[in-house]
Amino acid sequence: MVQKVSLKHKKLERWINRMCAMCQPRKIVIIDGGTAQKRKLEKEASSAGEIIRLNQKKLPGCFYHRTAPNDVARTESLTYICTRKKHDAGPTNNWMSPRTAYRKAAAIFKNSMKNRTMYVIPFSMGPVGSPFSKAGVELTDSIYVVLNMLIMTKVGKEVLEHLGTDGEFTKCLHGKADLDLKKRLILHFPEDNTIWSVGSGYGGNVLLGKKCLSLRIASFIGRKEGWLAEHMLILGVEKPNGRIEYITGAFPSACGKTNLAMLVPPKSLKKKGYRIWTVGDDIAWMRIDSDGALWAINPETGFFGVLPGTNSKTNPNAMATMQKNSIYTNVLLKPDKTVWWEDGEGPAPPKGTDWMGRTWYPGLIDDDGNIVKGAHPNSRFTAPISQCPSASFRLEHHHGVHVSAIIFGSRRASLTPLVYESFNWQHGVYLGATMASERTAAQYGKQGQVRIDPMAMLPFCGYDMSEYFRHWLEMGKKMSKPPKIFFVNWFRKDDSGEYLWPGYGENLRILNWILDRAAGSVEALKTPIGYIPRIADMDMDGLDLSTDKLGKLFYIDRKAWLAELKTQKEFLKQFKNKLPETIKYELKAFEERLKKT
Ligand code: OXD
Ligand code: MN
Repeated sequence: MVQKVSLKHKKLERWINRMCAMCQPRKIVIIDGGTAQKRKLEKEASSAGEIIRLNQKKLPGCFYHRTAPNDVARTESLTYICTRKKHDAGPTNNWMSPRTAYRKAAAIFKNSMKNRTMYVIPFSMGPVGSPFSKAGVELTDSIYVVLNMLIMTKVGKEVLEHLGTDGEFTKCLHGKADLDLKKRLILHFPEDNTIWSVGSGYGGNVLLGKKCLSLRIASFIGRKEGWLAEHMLILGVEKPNGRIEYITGAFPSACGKTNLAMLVPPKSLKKKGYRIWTVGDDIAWMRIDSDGALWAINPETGFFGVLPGTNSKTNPNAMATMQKNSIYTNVLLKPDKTVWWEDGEGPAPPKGTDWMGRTWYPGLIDDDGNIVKGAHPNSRFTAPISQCPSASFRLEHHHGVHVSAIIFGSRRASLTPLVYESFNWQHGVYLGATMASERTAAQYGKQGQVRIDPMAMLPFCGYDMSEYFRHWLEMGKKMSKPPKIFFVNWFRKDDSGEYLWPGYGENLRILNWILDRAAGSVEALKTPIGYIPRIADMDMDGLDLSTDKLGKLFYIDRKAWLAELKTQKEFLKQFKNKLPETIKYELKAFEERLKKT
């Protein structure tokens, strides 16, 4: 006999009971957000082997988890937007009709929780009760999901209280089922405000408040309600005069978004009084306020960051953040119950247990003669933002932060200068719509291959992307004080393959110029692609960079840009006559500027 819940919110009660009738859990537990229940769950999951308690002296409150070997990343090919009409999902999304999707997934969910507990997680993306926020309820049979959601979102009683008897919420259902790739589906029903995810235990597929709600569903809602749900970091730059200005930035995976969000100023700038405040590293919800400007909140309360490559040089703030109350997924487990990953802190231990649970030692070679990694390239940490040394005191602010500038960024070994500024909002939207990045080893596909990923939202836009461009253009018209839009590329190389720009903390010099431009306090040079800095306006104090390198960083190769234009046109063709005229106009205008000598 399946247990039933009784709640004052009758719609919520009926939905939970319906999902229970389908999944048949042995027990239902409502997550209250309190410490006592969390401790109990940690104990239970440790006893069951779902998580491993790490060395509590060295990593207090930290746990370790391994996902199934076939379940280590978001599965874009199994991720669907299920609108009634196919064209509403657009040409860049996988589509399934809601009827087929519910039927297929229901067959997998059926009886899948037979000997399991169903956890009910009421959560809020954004401060509870803020007009910016959205509530959700996730049902899941995974304690790992519960423990991650407790870090990533605001969970518990206060959310239920806030929902009252009839508050709107996103219905999120997750089940591990058999963790079988052939029976995995990540389904979004934006018209029903519903998400169903089955057959996976990996973060991006199962922490349904994150990519699924805060990007795919929220972008759909944002278009209807007139705001933007973006794959963007949010950071504040404190100037020596104490004034803090905020920037949001979209970068595809593997472009150092988390590092940038937690940037540590180089010594010379720190001495002058510069400081960075982290508001978010992955998602920004942005609205136009009564002042005619754009304001942003980070709907999350935690980081779910990639570990390989993270160390106290590349990201000291992330390292400090994850020393307690954090979850490590798919890294190497050391004999003293601490953790290690490639390009992390210190040398590899002489021995450990790898992310698949096998004995590992440095230099281990597989049957094909390849080096075996101790940690999966997409291994992750989940940690509370509040533990980040650079965490902003504005995190809880109901109205978020005022956005002075928006950055689009990508990884390009050539072509794209270190930084340039769009001529205006609509030109900025065109830059975002055509941004292209090189794939890295951490992504599927051929390394070095360029993929166009508009606003870094290609895998996350919950509706037709041509409508998404139109929505961005409309947003610009509605603002009396829109933020300025910039493009950055930290990854340009010289002919010998060396990076031209040192990156990391030094990127603050570029943010600084961006804010100076946003404030209108410096002039710039007009080029066919946009405005580029006058070198004298960039604070290069303490950085020894040759004029030759600076020249190369800002070199504009018209021929290469004309070739790029072809790739952009090819990409935009798929939107057919739905592509906004303004984007077509910007393409044409760009081509003309490039052809003019
Ligand atoms: C992420 C991603 O995990 O963008 O944040 O892939
Ligand atoms: Mn992301």
